[in-house]
Amino acid sequence: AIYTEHVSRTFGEYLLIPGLTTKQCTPDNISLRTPLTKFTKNNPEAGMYLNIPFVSAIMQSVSNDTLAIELARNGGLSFIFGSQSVASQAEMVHKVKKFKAGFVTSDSNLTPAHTLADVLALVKKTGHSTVAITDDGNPNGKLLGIVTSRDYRLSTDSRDRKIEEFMTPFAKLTVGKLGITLSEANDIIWEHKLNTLPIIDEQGRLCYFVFRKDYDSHRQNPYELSDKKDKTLLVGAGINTRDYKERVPALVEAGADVLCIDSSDGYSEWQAECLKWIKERYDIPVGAGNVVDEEGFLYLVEAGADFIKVGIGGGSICITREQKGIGRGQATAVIEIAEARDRYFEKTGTYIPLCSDGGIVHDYHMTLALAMGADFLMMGRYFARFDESPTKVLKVGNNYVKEYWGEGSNRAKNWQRYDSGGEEGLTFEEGVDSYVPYAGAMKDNLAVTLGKMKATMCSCGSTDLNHLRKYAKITLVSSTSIVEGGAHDVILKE
Ligand code: MZP
Repeated sequence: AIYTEHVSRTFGEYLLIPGLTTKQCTPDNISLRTPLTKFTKNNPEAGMYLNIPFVSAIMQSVSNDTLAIELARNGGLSFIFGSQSVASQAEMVHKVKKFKAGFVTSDSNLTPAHTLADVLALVKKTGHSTVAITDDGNPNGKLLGIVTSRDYRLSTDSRDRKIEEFMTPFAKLTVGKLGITLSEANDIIWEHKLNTLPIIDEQGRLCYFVFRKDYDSHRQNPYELSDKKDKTLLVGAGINTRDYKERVPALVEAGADVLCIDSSDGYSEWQAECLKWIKERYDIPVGAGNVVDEEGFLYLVEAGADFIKVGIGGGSICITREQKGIGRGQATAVIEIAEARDRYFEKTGTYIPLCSDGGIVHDYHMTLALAMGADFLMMGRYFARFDESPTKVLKVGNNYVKEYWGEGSNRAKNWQRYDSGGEEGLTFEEGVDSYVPYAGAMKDNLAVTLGKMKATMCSCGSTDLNHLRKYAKITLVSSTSIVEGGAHDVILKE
């Protein structure tokens, strides 16, 4: 056998040491923009980029079209789960692509006297998030008001209220007075020229109100991710090494922007073959993995992967290490592969983004993973807790929870992800079926998480992730100093 030098370590064993916080290091100055797919030294813009370094896991209990829409609107990206029929996965991709985050008008001539339930029905029918009411139900009519579905989604008691009443607090705007049409307002919002809108008396700018309701300041340019040409949100999709010849054409046809081969152990000739097949036929970026060392990384990069996913056995629902005895501490895997990635960049001029997949428990683990060299993080448990994930909120005992099950559990029946070739199929489970605490809306939780991340970056003296990856100072911690890090030697009040 060959023994590796390093002890296998994970995020909880490290801390960041502050760097100089310069006057530029304020949270609103921090950019979390990060590469998703490969690019070259000479042409950095050849890659795709995310506005926040998060993607959601390729899992049944996490990444459907609803979650994908919300995450893309927040600047991240989802990979729609692949353990479903080709047709239903392609349909989910299609739903994200056809989502128009701008305004729509009602073809049923909604007026302010209709109820919110009428708006809801329209939103359901069209898949749009926002309904604009024009004076004549025509997209080019004068705007009378705007109702955003997310504002009332959870408050069912408001459904019978008249649109007019609901609009009052933020859309008291007789927008018609602005003298602009709906399509003009749409364009302004898509293009982010918010300050080009005229200000009316005490009501402020139209878009100011809309964005205030829909977006908080922590969100960075939510629409930047959208393809400006067709104004659609970006979405990814998971694939496997068995049925890719049918799945990939359908996903490309549905409009997927990026694919990812989903496997618990990606260092295989199956993945190389799959990458080759796709690359010969399509111009779409494809991520591959998962791997946990330099050898696996280089193999998939040479096979043509556009990003590499790192991590075996660290997922919260994963029992692969216990069942098969394979895997590696997530921090050690990320650190080793990030060094290999940097050497590869130095040597070839091609930068391969790394995705650290699984094992994030606390928010600070995210910043650590990025400081250790990950370009973005894939998370399952984190997203499974939110309103937008595919599962229902349940009450178990005194707690509100959502279900979260592994792709290697019997429930998911995703044998392709754990396939070793041959005809045998799955003979044992590699994942569990579980609950996670219900946490509410994604946007509210992201506000807190990203707030913490930015505060940590300020302490480290970094205003962007590239700087953090290069200059962050990281220390190992002893188990006794971990105790010191929590509240200790005090009697906590309830
Ligand atoms: P976490 O964010 O819940 O810790 O981990 C999510 C990751 O666990 C997924 O992105 C995937 O790589 C991995 N996963 C999904 N299902 C299983 C399983 O059943 C698993 N073993 O390990």
